[in-house]
Amino acid sequence: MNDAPTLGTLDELPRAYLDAMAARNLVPLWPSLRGFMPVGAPRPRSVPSLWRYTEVRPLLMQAGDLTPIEKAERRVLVYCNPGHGLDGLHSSGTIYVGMQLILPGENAPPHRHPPVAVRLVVEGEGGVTIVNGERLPMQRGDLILTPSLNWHEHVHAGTGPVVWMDALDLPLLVAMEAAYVVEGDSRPSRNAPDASATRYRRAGLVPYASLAAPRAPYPLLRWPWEEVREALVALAADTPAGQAVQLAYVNPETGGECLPTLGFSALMLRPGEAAGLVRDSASKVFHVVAGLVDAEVGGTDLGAAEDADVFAAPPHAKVRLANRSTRQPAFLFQVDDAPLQRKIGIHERFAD
Ligand code: 1HN
Repeated sequence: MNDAPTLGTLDELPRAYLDAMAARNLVPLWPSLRGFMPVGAPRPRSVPSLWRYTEVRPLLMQAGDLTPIEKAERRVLVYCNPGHGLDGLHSSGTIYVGMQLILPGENAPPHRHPPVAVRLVVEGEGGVTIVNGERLPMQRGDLILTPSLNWHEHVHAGTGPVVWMDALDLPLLVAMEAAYVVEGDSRPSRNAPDASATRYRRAGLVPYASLAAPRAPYPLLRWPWEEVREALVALAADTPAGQAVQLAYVNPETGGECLPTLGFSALMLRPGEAAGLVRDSASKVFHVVAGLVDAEVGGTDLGAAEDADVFAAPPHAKVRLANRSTRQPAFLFQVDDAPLQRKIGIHERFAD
């Protein structure tokens, strides 16, 4: 590899020259070029980090006491990557993750916005997300999509708290200066609860009429965890030992990613199994659905992550996972920005 030459710095330039430029909203590129374009690999601000649900939960429940839903709209504690500080709502450079609480009888009112959001249900019974009038029941581990600009609201007619993890491409849309929200009235209920999961019940089967119709961009909105888990267990029989079993959530009409910017997958580590994931250029956030997993990210040992714990992996970081249990499988959910990276032609996978 060629050594890149050291570039000139700001303090080598005359003050009057810099002032003359600044007065005209100009700066020289070369003193900051390497900072924006490091040689060989990106230098992410994001750092490997872990949030433990046992530490988050009491603070989230306290939010339920302190802040009524009317004062919050969405009662969420945001998982801020320490490399980005506490202001920018970054879990990674592109991914926002938070834990949302809704209490019985509450209603998180309808709105729509350009950022995409997904929910991964953590605990509680009776929560419902309504997307464009379609009622989607929320159970532990279920994945629910709220695509860009689609109306969505959350209601809870059950008992006890309901908690889910939200993942959005908010940092990306903030960088694009494209984030805003429209508030509105509830969409008329379509009286077809969970219709998308009914129509796309099984992989490889689609409603016959859909072949003749223009494809809906988001035909499936909810993946019940029970079915994802079963599919992982089945795929484990066909996955070499020492390799994580991994399934991608895809659009059942196209077979492609189910949302344009963020990708979602489910992972299983068999009892006692340790596996390194293929290192790639995407940033990622992992959520432990069930189990006890040792996580090493970019050479940093994050320790053991258990149910509902979340950890972030910067772009290009190697991720190693090990199931601590020799009896039970461990299950994780992964969010990454690979779909966007693929679309703009920058996604890279590394052999190491
Ligand atoms: C949002 O709309 C929700 O609808 C949750 O539940 C979290 C964070 C930032 C911006 C919009 C929701 C959000 C959000």
